[in-house]
Amino acid sequence: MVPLKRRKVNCSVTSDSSGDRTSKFPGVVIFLLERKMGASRRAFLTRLGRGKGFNIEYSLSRSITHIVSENNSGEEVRTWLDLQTGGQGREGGEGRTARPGSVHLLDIVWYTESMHAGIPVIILDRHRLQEREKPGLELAVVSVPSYACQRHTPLLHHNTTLTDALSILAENAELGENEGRGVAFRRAAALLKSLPQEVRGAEQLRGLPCLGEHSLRVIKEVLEDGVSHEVETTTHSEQFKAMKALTGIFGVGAKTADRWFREGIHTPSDLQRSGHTLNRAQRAGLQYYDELNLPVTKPEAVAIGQIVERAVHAVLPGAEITLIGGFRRGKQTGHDVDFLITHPDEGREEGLMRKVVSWLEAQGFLLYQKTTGNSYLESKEGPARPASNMDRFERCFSIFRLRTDNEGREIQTGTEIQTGDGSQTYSPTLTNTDPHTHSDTHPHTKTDSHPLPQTLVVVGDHAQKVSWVLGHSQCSGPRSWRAVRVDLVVSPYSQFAFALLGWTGSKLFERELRRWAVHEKAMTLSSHALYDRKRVRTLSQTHTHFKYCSGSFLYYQIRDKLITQVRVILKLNLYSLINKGAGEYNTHMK
Ligand code: 8GT
Ligand code: MN
Repeated sequence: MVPLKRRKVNCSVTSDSSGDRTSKFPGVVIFLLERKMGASRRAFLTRLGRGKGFNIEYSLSRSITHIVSENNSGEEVRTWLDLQTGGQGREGGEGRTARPGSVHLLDIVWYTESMHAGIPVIILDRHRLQEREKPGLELAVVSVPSYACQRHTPLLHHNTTLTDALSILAENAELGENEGRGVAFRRAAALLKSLPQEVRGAEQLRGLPCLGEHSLRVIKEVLEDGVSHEVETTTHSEQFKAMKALTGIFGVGAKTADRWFREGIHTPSDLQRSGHTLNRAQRAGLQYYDELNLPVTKPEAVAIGQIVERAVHAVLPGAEITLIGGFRRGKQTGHDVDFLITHPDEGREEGLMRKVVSWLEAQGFLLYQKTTGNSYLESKEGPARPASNMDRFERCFSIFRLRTDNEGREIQTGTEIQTGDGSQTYSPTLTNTDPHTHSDTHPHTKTDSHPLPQTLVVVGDHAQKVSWVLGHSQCSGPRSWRAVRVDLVVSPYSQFAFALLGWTGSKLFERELRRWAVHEKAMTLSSHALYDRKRVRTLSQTHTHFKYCSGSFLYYQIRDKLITQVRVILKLNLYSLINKGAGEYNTHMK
């Protein structure tokens, strides 16, 4: 038990406080811990309890007598409490000592039994939180941290059949704009990716976090029958197929696709025939539909990186370009290529995007572009909303024209080659965090940081697909290039570390990281800054070496003050691997 009552608790009581709520059980004031329980379950349990006359507070206060949590150990709850109360609970070494009148730390079992009984049941030993997390029941695979950002999630893992099934349901939920449901399926899939072995029976999953009822049901079905009825129905549904096809058009979101679907438009060809007025992005999306739906390979990404580098250096020498997004995580293919651009002299990056875009346009590299300015004003806006992954950087959404050879098989510019075993040769001056593994097996090796365009031959399946698509392209004449989606982002140097972290992805990882920062560290993380919510100040990356929370959270290092990039290293298993390279740094695929 924690001597909460005697301790001064800083947390304010919100208007949701039950100060004037009549309680059938005076002396019992309950606080439900949201950590690991989730906001919606907490809200549900609160309504349930209040409906039965229990006094349930939404904020911590000195009046709390019972803290109820789910899937937390006593240790975890104490640590959490310390964080909320500035560690006052541990003063004088009394933090762990049970004292009369102190708060009860209880498992959800006590709460559900009390709900059943309609009164607060007598607290038994089994209701109290264990010192350590209960070791999983006999078959629990491992003890797994509950936030996805705390786990290593390899690109290649043991449970693809299960994660494929869950990903389809996640995608369906997202297309139906049911974000919460989508996240739940993605969390469950991410958990399965992190397991060290193949799951063969549902009992192996007992005690593991992130697996909601619905996901478990699907997993069980796949384990027992080989397929999930719901997944099968979804993949065969006209609506799912149409929504996927329509949102696959660059510039088309779920809302628009849904409207068109209800008008009977199911495919890009239907759309073309419909005579609908499309905006510029959608017109380009439709025109290059097949190509943009072909995966972009790593060699293509590197070739584009070299073009971007030439453009940026032509207009601002000394600027740094970093490959971000999925390729930075080690993926070999992606749906687009993302780059982050900065300059070590803060301020030099202002207005850079427009100049870069003009250069690229003048050289004929752009088929489409839309640039938005930087609208981030820290002093005015304060912390960005943690759940959002949108940021305010100067940004360009574009479609690049990437040259291929006259048979449509090949990728241009630079010295990148794809060898049969997947290893690569490249060495742009790009601030690329992947290892530059050089190979002697091909004559096109790098010799110059600004290589003259050369033709690069990429063979294999991908080349065949590109060739086929270009051969069937609606554009007239023989094609010697393919269209590729490219996102460019410019960040001021002082925000570079946060931008790099925010844009490395995956989306789920970023989401979980922000949630973890809020709930576990009382901080708000955005792609612009990290805010300490308790002390209301911005933590800046300009500290040469900054440690926070006894070294347990985040520190920044500026390796070389003059030119090299700032590295963000989170002392999480995964992020300690950042910058070590693609082979080691693996995280969530989409
Ligand atoms: P991909 O292979 O399908 O391209 O996979 P990806 O590279 O992981 O996805 P993406 O859609 O290209 O997005 C790259 C990363 O940028 C993702 O992690 C996503 O969270 C992040 N991201 C956006 N939009 C924004 C934004 O406005 N601000 C920030 N900070 N990140 C964003 O997609
Ligand atoms: Mn990407």
